[in-house]
Amino acid sequence: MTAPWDDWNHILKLDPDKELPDGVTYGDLCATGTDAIEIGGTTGMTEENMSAVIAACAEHDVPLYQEPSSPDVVVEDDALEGYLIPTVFNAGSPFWITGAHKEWVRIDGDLDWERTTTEAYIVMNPEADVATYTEADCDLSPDDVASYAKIAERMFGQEIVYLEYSGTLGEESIVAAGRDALEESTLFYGGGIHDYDSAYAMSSVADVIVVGNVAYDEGVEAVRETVEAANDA
Ligand code: 1GP
Repeated sequence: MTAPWDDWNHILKLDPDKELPDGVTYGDLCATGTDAIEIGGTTGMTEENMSAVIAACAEHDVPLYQEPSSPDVVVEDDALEGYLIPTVFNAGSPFWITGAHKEWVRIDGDLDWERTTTEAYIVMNPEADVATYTEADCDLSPDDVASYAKIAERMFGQEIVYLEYSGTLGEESIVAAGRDALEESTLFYGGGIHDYDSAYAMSSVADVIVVGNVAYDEGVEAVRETVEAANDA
């Protein structure tokens, strides 16, 4: 069975806690050619700010996914293609591996399983909020990363492994080690991509690149360049 992300090269991640730069609209960002938009962030998430971004993107022709950081910000909206749910494999606390997920199911009962997919995160930048929150052990060698990727796929049946360097550009050899450990699962890479060259470099070692900050720091044209690089690589 093929999954949508099998055909993706590029994801734009929108953070509902951030303001778009002057002159940039959600419509412009949806029209950059990105394969999908993920809506989510680590801090400052609310159901309201999530819903606002979903509504702003809903009228544009790009698949929308919510990536909730906790159960209380999940938005039920038909405009969403689905939910991509992080589970942090190298978290220091089991809350971020299965605990938050258990609470979600306990409170909400049956989820929309058809539209719910987990992402096996490996958090790599110790300076990032996500690393602090999850108390992630980021001191990982290429072998550690490859082994996490392998157990994510082989033991835990994860379709998506997400190497998360949020805020900084990762090491290509480590990203390649993660991707090469996978047989069928898809490797997402995110962190520090800010232009054509960085996007091309990371697209060469990952299946799908995720860009976030570039939209807020550089604007639409820079996002478009990263899409072009992802498709060229
Ligand atoms: C964040 O992986 C994404 O979750 C993208 O990272 O914001 O550094 O591009 P950047």
